[in-house]
Amino acid sequence: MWSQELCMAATRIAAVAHAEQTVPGTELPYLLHVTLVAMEVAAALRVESGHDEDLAMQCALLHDTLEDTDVTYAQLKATFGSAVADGVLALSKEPTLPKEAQMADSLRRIQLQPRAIWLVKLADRIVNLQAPPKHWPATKIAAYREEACGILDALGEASPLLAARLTAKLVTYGVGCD
Ligand SMILES: [Mn+2]
Repeated sequence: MWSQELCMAATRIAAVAHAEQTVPGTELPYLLHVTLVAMEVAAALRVESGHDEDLAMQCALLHDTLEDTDVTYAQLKATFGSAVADGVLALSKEPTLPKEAQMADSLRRIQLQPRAIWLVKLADRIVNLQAPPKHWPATKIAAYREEACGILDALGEASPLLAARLTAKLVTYGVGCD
């Protein structure tokens, strides 16, 4: 069982860091997204053993802080330690790379991390696979689905539960992966 103290500390930092942000396309606080990702990870930890549970939960709660807020790697390292800071860094896109190379680069870096970090990426995409916005062209929908298939392919073995949940989401989103 993960430490409630550590999770509360991570939730607080995330709440402050994302305070001004909303879930895209809604008026809801961005912390909702972060919470849903943590709930997906918690569901996997309930039924699958062998993961560093504190690492998984803290990184779930903090996973968008480096990419989307003023929180720095140094702050994460000082507050939560190297493993958490390194996990969140792997989950963050490298902005200096061309956009089309960023996902593959992040997946490669996640694969070098403990499986706890793989869970967070799977959970993030499960939560983000809502019905596509009405204005999205078919090509954009296809590209997003393709990217999700790549995540499933690269990281799915870390969690049978999350792999199954992501697969089910993809089926409702469009067609399955090849
Ligand atoms: Mn996210």
